[in-house]
Amino acid sequence: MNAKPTHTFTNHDVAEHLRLIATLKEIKGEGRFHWLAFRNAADVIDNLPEDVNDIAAAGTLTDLPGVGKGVAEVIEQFLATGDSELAGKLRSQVPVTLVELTEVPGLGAKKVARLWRELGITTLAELKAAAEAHRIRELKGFGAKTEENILKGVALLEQRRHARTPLGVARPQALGLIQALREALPADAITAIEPAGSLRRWKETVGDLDILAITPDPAQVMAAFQQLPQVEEVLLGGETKTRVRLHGGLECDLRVVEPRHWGTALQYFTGSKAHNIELRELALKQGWSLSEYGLKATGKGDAPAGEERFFETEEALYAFLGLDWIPPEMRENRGEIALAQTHALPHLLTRDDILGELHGHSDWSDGRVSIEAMAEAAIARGYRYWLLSDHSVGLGVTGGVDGEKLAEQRKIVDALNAQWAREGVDFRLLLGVELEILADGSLALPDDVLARLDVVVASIHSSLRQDRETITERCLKAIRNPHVDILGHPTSRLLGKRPPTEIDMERVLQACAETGTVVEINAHPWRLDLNDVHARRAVDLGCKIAISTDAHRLTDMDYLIYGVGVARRAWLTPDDVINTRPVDAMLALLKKN
Ligand code: DGT
Ligand code: CA
Ligand code: CA
Ligand code: ZN
Repeated sequence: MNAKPTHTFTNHDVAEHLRLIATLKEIKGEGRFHWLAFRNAADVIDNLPEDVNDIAAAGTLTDLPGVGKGVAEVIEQFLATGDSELAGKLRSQVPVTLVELTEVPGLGAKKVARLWRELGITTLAELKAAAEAHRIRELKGFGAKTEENILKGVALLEQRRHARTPLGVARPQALGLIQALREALPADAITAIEPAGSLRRWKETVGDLDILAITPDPAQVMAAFQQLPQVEEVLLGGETKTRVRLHGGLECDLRVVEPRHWGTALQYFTGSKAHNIELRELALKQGWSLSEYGLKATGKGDAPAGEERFFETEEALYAFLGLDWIPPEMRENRGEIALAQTHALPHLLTRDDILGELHGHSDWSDGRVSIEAMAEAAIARGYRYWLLSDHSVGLGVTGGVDGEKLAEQRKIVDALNAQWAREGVDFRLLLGVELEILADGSLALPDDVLARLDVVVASIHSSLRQDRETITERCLKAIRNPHVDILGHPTSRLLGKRPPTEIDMERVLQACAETGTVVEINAHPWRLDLNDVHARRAVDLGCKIAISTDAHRLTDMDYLIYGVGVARRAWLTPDDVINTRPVDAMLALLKKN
């Protein structure tokens, strides 16, 4: 599959950078006109159907509404380097820590600017201390009530700072850091650099970033790392380990290791802790003590006590202990070590196994671009099929398609397919719907309309607070409908924003297995729904899985890797997933066929 290269910075990253500039300008006291332009441009970029990287490459940024020469220049610099001259200049004039203070409820840029100029407050800690010491109420226009609200707001922000970060936020940051570090240094300064930790295991949220590097000059690398624009504060600066906090609150460890220790270090810092402990036990049984550097003979095995073994690769370390190399996603001590011992590890699904997607939207509902543009993007990614599944009526907030609109979509889909067939393009656009499961479990479209569609994805978007029995029964009713092929994002959770519904997944998955209803792994990084544990359970119960990004815009298709990450953490093989098959074989697996 010729996957399009994924750009390091997304439209949203660009928008956030423009917002940072706007806020710094506002705090600095520049006129409304100066900062509003950046904030407006940020909204435009955030809502753009096209990838801003493509627009910048074509040199047409200034054609966008609200994007003038100044803003365009900032965007270009940001896409190339992860920062801009303007932001750098503003950071030298305004302490960047003030930006976070503007996120305290009730504190806008104007108030933050006064707290800074009149009381010298630049950090959350200083703000808290000043509020506790009742120094804030002395300022004109601030009162005791303001102090109280500030303390509440600070507590909220601190809580957010200690929360785990969704992988979809953390991964671009880690890759951005690595790219920025490479660019800040001469080409031969870094021999190897890899993210480790939970990020490398594709865990859905990460506590902190762990990056490992090999370099001939550790001091140079550590110095460059501390100076990266992404870094808010250096928490610990050592010769081989530096710990920093990034803007936004995520913390990152960078460790420098020797080449001969690389395999063991990468293994150790990839974890998980539970996997490492199990591996350590296994090594001990063979007479070796395992550390982050290598193996040392305990004297209880064949090798004389104190003898050391080092490994330049993880494969060599695992092999020395009698194991096949274990994919990081499996390293959770869920039985993977025993399988590696007997050479029985599953051949995990990879991104290239996915031949098409079975859940996506167009501007007929809440998608951003036309049916044709979405399909062309799917073709450009090397997909052989893509399911158009706009929201059905019944969702309220969006237009939503009904029987009539679906008939119109069918004509468009047929015409496009005929055109690609003439052009010899090996691609099939499928017509379906994302069908609303209504609050009482009835479906938003009648059976005769559903029967005319290629694939029906049914999902729940409303009445999410129903009790366990009600929402489970509601879902079971939909699953039992012979026209419902796929159950979309079964728990409706949004990571860090909305908890899963109370739905009884065991019963739901059993019903899916019994009826032949395929279960979705929604790959959107906010959803990842099914999660890894449920996906494993689904397959154990005999369900088939579909992995789709639920794309609402072209770049959403980049999110497929997160769904594949969930699948790999669930030990899924290509056979478990229906959209690894050519279109006819895939359709033949649906229950209606
Ligand atoms: P996170 O950051 O909470 O998402 O999870 P991890 O897995 O990235 O954990 P982290 O950052 O605390 O440590 C990175 C890896 O270092 C961890 O996966 C395994 C290894 N490690 C850390 N502490 C220990 C430990 O006490 N014993 C062992 N055996 N390994 C450890
Ligand atoms: Ca970590
Ligand atoms: Ca760590
Ligand atoms: Zn949906």
